[in-house]
Amino acid sequence: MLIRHPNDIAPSEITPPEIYRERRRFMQGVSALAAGAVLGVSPKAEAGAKLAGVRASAYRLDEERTPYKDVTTYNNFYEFGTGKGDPSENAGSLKTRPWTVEVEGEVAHPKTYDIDALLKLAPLEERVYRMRCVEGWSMVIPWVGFPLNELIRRAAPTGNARYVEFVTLNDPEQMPGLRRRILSWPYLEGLRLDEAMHPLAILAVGLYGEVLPNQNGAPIRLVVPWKYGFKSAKSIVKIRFVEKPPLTTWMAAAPREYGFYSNVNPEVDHPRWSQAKERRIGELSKRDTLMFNGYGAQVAQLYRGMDLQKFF
Ligand SMILES: Nc1nc2c(c(=O)[nH]1)N[C@H]1C(S)=C(S)[C@@H](COP(=O)(O)O)O[C@H]1N2
Ligand SMILES: [Mo]
Repeated sequence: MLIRHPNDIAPSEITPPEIYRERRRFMQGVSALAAGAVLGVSPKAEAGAKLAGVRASAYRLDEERTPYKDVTTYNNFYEFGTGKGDPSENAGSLKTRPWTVEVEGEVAHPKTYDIDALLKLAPLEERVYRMRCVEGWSMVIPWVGFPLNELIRRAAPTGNARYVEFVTLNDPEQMPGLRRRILSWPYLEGLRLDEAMHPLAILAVGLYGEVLPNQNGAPIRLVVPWKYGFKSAKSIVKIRFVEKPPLTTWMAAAPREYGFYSNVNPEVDHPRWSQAKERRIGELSKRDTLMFNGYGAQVAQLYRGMDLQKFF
């Protein structure tokens, strides 16, 4: 069949943003009520439930936070459709309990974590980070999570572990977008081990002090603030330690456009558009994009001596 599915057209392309966001908001309210009634989601795991014992952290920003509504209704999560409003509309079908995350590969202590054990692995902190999508928009999001290196230390990588691969859930029953072969599934991302160990890289389980909404990658997702948004894999089920750089989903889709590193870099353009500027969601005029998304003082040493035009 060659009928164009309505989801192929992003709502943002056809409706002024304010109007379609308002509509999504209404739709989301309706489907959230329905899902809660039918599935009887445990209140603890439910999106929007307050997370207990979240510490403040030194990672604060002197920039306005993107409103909760925008953070949770303007998303990229292709497993639920390619339109910005699709994830908030469709991710109600994702079941975040029970949920396990397998830690495997080149480690001394492979382990399958239950999500509720993972939530207690390390103290939860609020980290306010700038997020910059490769498409040219950005947000400031108060994540709740813990450093990825807490998990890595417990796994004890062997000498062969040089990269870490992150695998997203691959269940077409829960994720309708998987039935369309727009990307190679499951969604796969990767970091070099030293990038993954960097204290800025976190596993997020919440935002704005609350349990992560499904559309933002519940129950657990990666957040790597100095890289383009797509590196921050959502709804992770597997973390694998490997010797060779993993072939990530976006590299497989368009190797000329998406490299392994994908560091935010205003000087390296996407082949189809400039990366020099960005639109902060909620603002009218554009901002200059900052090298490493403004985290250069912390992360530039990871790339010392590398040609960032070549390792883009
Ligand atoms: N599994 C999965 N993770 C994903 C994506 C996706 O399509 N699938 N999109 C990525 C992209 S392109 C971006 S910009 C961020 C968006 O995260 P947010 O919706 O929480 O802001 O998630 C990233 N993680
Ligand atoms: Mo993105």
